[in-house]
Amino acid sequence: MTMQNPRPAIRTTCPYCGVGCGILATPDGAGGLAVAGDPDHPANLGRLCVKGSALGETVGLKGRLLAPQIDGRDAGWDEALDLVARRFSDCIASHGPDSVAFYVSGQLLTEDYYVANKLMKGFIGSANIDTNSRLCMASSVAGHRRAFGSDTVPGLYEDLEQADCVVLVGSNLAWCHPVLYQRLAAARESRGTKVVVVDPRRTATCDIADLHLPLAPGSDAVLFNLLLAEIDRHGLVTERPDGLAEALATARATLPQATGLPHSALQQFLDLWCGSGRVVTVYSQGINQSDSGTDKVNAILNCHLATGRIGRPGTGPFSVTGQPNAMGGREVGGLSNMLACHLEIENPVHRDAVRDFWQAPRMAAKPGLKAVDMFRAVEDGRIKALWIICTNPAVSMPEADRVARAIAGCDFVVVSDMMARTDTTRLAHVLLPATGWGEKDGTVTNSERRISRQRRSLAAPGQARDDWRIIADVAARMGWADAFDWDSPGQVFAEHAALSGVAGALGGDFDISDHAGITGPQYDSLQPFLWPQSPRRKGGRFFGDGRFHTASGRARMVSVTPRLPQPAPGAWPFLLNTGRVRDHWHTMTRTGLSPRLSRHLAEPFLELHPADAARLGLRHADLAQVASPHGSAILRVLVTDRVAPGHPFAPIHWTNETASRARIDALVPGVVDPVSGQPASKSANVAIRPFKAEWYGFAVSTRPIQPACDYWARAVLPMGHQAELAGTDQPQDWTQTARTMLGMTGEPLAVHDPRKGIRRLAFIADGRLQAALFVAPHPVMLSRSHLIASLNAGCGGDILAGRPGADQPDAGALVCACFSIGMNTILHGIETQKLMTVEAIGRALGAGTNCGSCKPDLKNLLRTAAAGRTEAPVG
Ligand SMILES: Nc1nc2c(c(=O)[nH]1)N[C@H]1C(S)=C(S)[C@@H](COP(=O)(O)OP(=O)(O)OC[C@H]3O[C@@H](n4cnc5c(=O)[nH]c(N)nc54)[C@H](O)[C@@H]3O)O[C@H]1N2
Ligand SMILES: Nc1nc2c(c(=O)[nH]1)N[C@H]1C(S)=C(S)[C@@H](COP(=O)(O)OP(=O)(O)OC[C@H]3O[C@@H](n4cnc5c(=O)[nH]c(N)nc54)[C@H](O)[C@@H]3O)O[C@H]1N2
Ligand code: SF4
Ligand SMILES: [Mo]
Repeated sequence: MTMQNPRPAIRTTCPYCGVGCGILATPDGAGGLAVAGDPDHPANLGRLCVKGSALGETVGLKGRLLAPQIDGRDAGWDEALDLVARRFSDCIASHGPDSVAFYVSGQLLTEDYYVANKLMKGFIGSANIDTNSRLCMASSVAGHRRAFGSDTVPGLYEDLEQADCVVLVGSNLAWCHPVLYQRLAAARESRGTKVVVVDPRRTATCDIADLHLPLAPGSDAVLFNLLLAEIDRHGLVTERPDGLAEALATARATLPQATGLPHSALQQFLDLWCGSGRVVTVYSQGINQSDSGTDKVNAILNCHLATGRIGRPGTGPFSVTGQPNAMGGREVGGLSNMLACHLEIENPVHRDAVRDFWQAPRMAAKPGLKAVDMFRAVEDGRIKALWIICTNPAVSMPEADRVARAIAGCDFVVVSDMMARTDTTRLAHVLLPATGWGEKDGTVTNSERRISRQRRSLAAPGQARDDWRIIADVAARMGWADAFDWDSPGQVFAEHAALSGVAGALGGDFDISDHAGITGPQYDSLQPFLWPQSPRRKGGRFFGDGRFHTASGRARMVSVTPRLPQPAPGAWPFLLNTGRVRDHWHTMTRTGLSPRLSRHLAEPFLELHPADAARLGLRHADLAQVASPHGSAILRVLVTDRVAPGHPFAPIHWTNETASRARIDALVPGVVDPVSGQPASKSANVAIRPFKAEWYGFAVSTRPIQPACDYWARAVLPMGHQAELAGTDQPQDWTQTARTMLGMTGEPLAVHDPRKGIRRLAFIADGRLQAALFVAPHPVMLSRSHLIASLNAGCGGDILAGRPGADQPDAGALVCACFSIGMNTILHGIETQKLMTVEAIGRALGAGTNCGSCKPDLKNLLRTAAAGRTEAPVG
């Protein structure tokens, strides 16, 4: 297709994290998009992080699901939708409404989510709809409801900029909410905000920390109980919430030892919190994903409630949401224990209000199954028809192998996804192709309650359809055409807004009924706005007036008795922590398409303390086998004192599509918080031992690599593909093995050093490198960046030297993804140009001057250079 004139920029919102940055997307007319930060969006004011900046690299057709499929064959929409409707209807008729379930996602747009929830809770008549937000925000929701009587995030992003002290608890903001982190870093720079990071791990976020508290895993409630007692001692209790006396009594009885923190650091924290008038406590998965997550949330909320540091500028607890529409999902009632518009399913008045509004034939009367229990019910056959939309539970659920087996054994499984091949789509009977970001219209709500439009800028590929429409079409075929007869997502939004007015009249917090009569053109031009927006109330903070949504109108403090992770059983002596890396998004179905995003950390890894590594006989870059009672994984070892002894860390992103055995949730037990049902994803008891391979390899190819060996991890490159490899058996014929794995024919150039056990093969055509495989008896030490840069470029026989020539310095591991600047280039610059600051590196080399996501890594490199060491800078 020829390039046409660029079209005007379209204002939309980033599909990744809950910061909810505004984006200007400019279609190039040939299916591509140029992406820039929207200077007018209040969340980011023009900034974007590296994932947002790379969106243009992920919108191609590669890997897309383009037609409905039934049992692996392409089918038409009518056939597929008829089948889904018939199987769900039959199941409900024979076994009742609770024999079916939907498992949905905080990455759906509000309109998609509203339709799914309406179908299940009002028409099918079951509350068996749960969402991946159960794995993410459920403890925050439960904590908010206990303390405030509603699931309300009280504050705004600007509070982080107006605070004197910001405490980040269990949040790696630098990597997971990068633009909010940049806003905080800028505020700290200009007004000296004190920043405290509470995390067992020394993360990139610690880069701006005045104080890092590497507390013992799971001991957060101890810390915040100690804080509450200190608040009381200082006479800072200014409010009288319900439950104050009990909470204080428990707090006073809490002993500090369990935090494992030195007294001085602990006291410094208590002094900072008590001594700063304006404090914001930001928290995320280090709090939520715990078997006492809800209690941890309330231990934090208690401190803010007792001091009245809530709902006023620069103050408040702040649960930052992970997914782009985690908040929207909560608003529509996507969790199995909620109703639409923050109404309560157990409350008959609320149920009747929703029933009347929907004219619902069969309202769910009780909460449905929460995610972990839902997949248990799939496993034991109580649920016979399951529809999974916009999430990849075969990877992301705890006990992931068991969950995958349960899905595989279910009578009827429908999966709606953008992508053809995921670990979950592989298990479906019916696959429904969904439009994705850039192709669909709707709204999302970010962490500060701001509702923004996502706007379509690209045509739907193949036969893909919008999720809301797919669900509504099934509902119509199940006999409810009238209730699901919208023509556009704008009409769905209007209905949702009208229902929120009903909720608002009942005293609910979520009310956007100003938009109940929104017209198509108004929806098209809708500007980002904060909820609530109703005749009763507009935007702003909640609870500054001291009024809460409880029966008494007062806030509730919860007396929290800290529960710590059980001591590790002998056979599983390590407590594995899990989480995210800077440049990948969850199961990588989209970020994995971007070469730029795949180079920061190209392989699944295990951060292991040097003392543990020494004891286990593991060195940097060795492979380790990590096992729990539930499953196992093989991971590359990264020896670092960023983690504590006994508490290794592994990222969650690799799947069976991208690695041989690295699905971390295969190791994680299905243990949940008793109040919220959220899994304790940050603590798996595991055993670790060296994975002894006979050979290790690194391969590049212009063609997709199909590894056939015990260990592999693959990633895309600008000019093809790469794979890390290892095996326990030497292949009989290396040339044939290389041809098969690398998709090559013909004779490779080869060297073999039997004494050192080294083998190198290169496939060269027309003087250009097509593929190469380097094999050694130990983890392959070679300049990967040189081989990567040589792929599909002119090369000679010296390519087998594995090292760049004198005129081609090895750039090293990628640090600045925006400008493709490697570690060695930066270290060289620091050395030769005497660069002393991150800004100086930016001026001299450009690194860190676009999205800024790598600035913590640059600081680390400056420290590394100063210390004369060469520790890996990231990870
Ligand atoms: N790059 C990137 N960004 C993302 C995502 C992504 O996939 N990639 N996903 C998005 C989503 S959905 C979410 S939910 C957010 C998550 O955002 P975060 O919660 O910030 O990220 P995580 O890495 O899951 O975990 C945060 C930290 O919790 C720490 N932690 C573990 N156990 C404890 C503990 O007991 N106490 C304390 N205080 N800390 C502990 C871990 O060491 C980790 O550094 O990120 C969002 N942003
Ligand atoms: N051990 C451990 N496990 C965890 C976590 C952890 O920290 N540790 N974090 C948990 C958290 S917080 C989260 S949020 C989950 C995330 O886990 P998942 O939700 O399973 O991960 P994603 O890769 O985001 O899955 C989204 C899927 O939807 C598809 N998709 C994208 N856009 C659309 C769309 O518009 N429509 C449709 N139909 N499909 C679309 C994508 O291709 C992809 O397959 O993982 C959880 N699991
Ligand atoms: S911080 Fe990055 S990932 Fe999050 S919304 Fe903004 S651009 Fe997207
Ligand atoms: Mo999440």
